[in-house]
Amino acid sequence: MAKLSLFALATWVGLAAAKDVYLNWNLTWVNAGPDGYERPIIGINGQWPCPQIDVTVGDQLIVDVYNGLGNESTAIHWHGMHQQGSGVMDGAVGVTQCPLPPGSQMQYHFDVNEAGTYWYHSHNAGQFPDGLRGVLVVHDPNPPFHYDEEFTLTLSDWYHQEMPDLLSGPVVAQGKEPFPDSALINDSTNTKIKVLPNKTYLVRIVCIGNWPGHFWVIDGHEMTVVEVDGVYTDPYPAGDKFLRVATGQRMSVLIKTKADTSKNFAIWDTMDVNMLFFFENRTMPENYNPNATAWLVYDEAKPLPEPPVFGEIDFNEDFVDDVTLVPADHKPLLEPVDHQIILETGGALVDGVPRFTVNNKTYIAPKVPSLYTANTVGTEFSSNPDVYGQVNPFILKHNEIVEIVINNHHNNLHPWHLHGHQFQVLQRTPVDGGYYSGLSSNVSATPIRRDTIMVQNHGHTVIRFKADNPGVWMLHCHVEWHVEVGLMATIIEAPETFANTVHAPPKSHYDACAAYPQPVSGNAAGNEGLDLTGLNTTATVGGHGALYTNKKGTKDSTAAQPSQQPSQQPSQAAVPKPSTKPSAPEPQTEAPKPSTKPSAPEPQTEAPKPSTKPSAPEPQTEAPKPSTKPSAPEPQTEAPKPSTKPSAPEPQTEAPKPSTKPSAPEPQTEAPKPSTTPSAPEPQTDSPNYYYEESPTAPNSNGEGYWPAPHTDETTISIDNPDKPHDHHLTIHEETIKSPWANQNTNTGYVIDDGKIYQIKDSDPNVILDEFKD
Ligand SMILES: [Cu+2]
Repeated sequence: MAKLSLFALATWVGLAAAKDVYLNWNLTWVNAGPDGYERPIIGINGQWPCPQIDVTVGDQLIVDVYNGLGNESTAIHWHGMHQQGSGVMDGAVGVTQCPLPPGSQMQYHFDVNEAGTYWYHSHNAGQFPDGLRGVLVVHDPNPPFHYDEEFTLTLSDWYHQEMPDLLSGPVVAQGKEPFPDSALINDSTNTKIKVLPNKTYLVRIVCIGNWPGHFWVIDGHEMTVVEVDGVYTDPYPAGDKFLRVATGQRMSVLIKTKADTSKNFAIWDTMDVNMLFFFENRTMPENYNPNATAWLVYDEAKPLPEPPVFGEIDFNEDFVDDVTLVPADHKPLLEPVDHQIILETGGALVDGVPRFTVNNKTYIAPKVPSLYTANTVGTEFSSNPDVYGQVNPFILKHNEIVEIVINNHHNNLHPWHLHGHQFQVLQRTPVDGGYYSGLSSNVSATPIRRDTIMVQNHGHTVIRFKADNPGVWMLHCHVEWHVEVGLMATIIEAPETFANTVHAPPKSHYDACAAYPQPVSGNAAGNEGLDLTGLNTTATVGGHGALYTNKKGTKDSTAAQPSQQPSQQPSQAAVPKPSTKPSAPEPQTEAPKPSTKPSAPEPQTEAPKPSTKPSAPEPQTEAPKPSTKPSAPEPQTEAPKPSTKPSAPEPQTEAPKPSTKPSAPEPQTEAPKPSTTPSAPEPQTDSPNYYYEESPTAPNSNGEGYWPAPHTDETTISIDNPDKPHDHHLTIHEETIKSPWANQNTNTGYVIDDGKIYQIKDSDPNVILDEFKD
């Protein structure tokens, strides 16, 4: 069979340079102590820090995410990705999807069309500071500058308590942010970056933290800025000024290593103590250490020096102002402005609790994710902000030039992030710089673009972009403490075009909603038209983070139980993923892929980042203690998966979508073994398994799909040939419709065979299946 199929495959294999990068993630709790204090942390496939993803511009990234946390829901946002046409993959809970409940699986797939430095993180209920964040590097075969090697530095604040405890705790209840316990570089306080002499290094700095901005110094090395937030800049030597990044921001610098290897150098990072303490008139605790140190290691036998010491630093004078950077493409200022939006932002008591507001309204999550509302409420309503509920909605017309002014009435800094775009930054005041009263005369003719901008206290910033990416995009402060108390707005961009511009969600996204259940159509309240009966508009403070709530949508004490354990007894927190697998039905996709597993990691291996690696290991070695917690599995049993469960076996009986997918039916006939899946969880070696993911079934008796045009888009078929154990594992992943709803359908996908990924185009999965069955 192998000979035949490989020949046959050759005809399907696309020769394009762009490739599919497939990752298979199981999110679980692991124990780690990045600063010496061990606690449960959210890891991926048993590892923490979370892996760096390396792809090349033009690739398609496909990530199957299984929520093995047991006690929390989740969702992954791909920070900085434009998601052109694929806004349903943006990963923002309440905006583009429902939360993914424990024991469920969801797929993200999207084309990666922007080179540069990005990251991914949970975008669900203040979850990412519990560890679920990592770097996403999009490599560029032709960058506009030369470098020999590269490495990544992540900067973050770190907390010993888990976010649900902190969000429901006394500090947040008083309208304050809990103080971080430490600062981390590459999720460690002991990072060493091995470097070679006489080389030019590209250093990618990513602020993956929760609250304060950071600034850092690579002692003894000139830093030249070449990228911010995925936008190349004209080279900007920092000279004697400091550089800084706010939460969510990235900055890449070039450094030249020394010829002399006799000395190592400190990399010094500090959290912005003005943000942490002084701007809010809070006292820095005694012995508080806002700093972290890492090292550039030329010679491991040589000592690791102390970091440099600085005198008084003037936050207005001593930093490179990122607004003065120039994009390397010199794209001109967007004008004239068609639509100006002014946001007055600040803190306020709402319904008696401390919240943040945008134009006097605090964000309160809708019942129906806003993107789903935009698509299903009907074109007569989709441009009416009222149907979106209290999400601070702003409706944009297609291709208009939009200017947004953010006036910051709060006495602290806020890093504002816009999904789906890089915006031009026209002006940004210093601290206490005053509110918007028109543009100054010195706006750049080629303003810097980025996706996150720090807005300073009692000051303002002005940004512009073209509304050329239809979708529903969050515009929010990136501090999770502030997100959770409402400092967010929602940009609803060209909703009238969605039928032709935005992909519909795949089935796994509907399954997540069904598990709660949460409605997937209608206005913010799940009703028709302007009837918002039942919509919650009462603000609460803090909340319970991402703790899994039962299907009635109320916090269930039994469901919440498991979380109590992690937070109280860290040593018990690690969830044994092996045991979670068997009981969960969806893992099908991951179960039979031992051979594909090896193939998934390569993205990392393809990217030569040896120097970043050394720093990572320590946490991992102490991370997984799965054996300590046999108590974890129950969550699955209590997690209501009605929708995902049926999806494996039922398709045969109830899948009437031959129309959308003529190729689909066949697998069913030969797929009588879904039944083996639930019962035989680790059958990789001998029993044949076929898995088949169906398109969404109709939500109503009329046979109409959730989305105006039903979307068949994930088909994963895995075969394990019993006659040749260990000989062949095959996964066909086929996307029948990758383009907008009903139009311009294309047929692409990939075959994973023996750990190799073959791209397929315009193929029939059943033909492929037949080949491999022979
Ligand atoms: Cu903020």
